[in-house]
Amino acid sequence: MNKKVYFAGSIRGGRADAALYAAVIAHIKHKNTVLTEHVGDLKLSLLERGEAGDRAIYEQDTAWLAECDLVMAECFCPSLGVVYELAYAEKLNKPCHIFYRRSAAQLSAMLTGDPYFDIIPYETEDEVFSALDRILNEN
Ligand code: 6IA
Repeated sequence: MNKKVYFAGSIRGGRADAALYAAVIAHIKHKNTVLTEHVGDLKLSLLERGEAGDRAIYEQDTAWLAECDLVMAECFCPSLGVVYELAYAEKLNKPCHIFYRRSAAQLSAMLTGDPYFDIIPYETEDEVFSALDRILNEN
């Protein structure tokens, strides 16, 4: 089934992992829909071009959180926005899968301590892709 995925990744929190976000988004898009493609490439964001302000970004992103089938978040770069989105998605009962690089990141206890979240440590990009495939092939 084609799923609508809300991919969350750091923007103002730092773009060190932008290439990984773009690769993950491209992988998901083979068989599913990504609502937040701009997270991998800010040039795709109309909002980022200054055509709308932060209020419009918030309105659009919360509407997409309501529309999505599931949330995937990459949490290596600490991002206030990503953590806000995860808490918002939990309140909407959306499945939330959190990826983080085992050797490089320490997740907040507010994420690892919340049994609602599916926490997926990884080391290589291939591990991310196989976990993604497993999640997206579940019903
Ligand atoms: O606090 P952060 O900026 O790192 O939050 C990143 C998260 O918030 C992402 O998962 C996005 O879904 C959302 N977000 C933050 N900024 C934007 C944005 N434009 N457009 C869409 N979603 C966003 C910001 C552009 C700005 C750098 C000029």
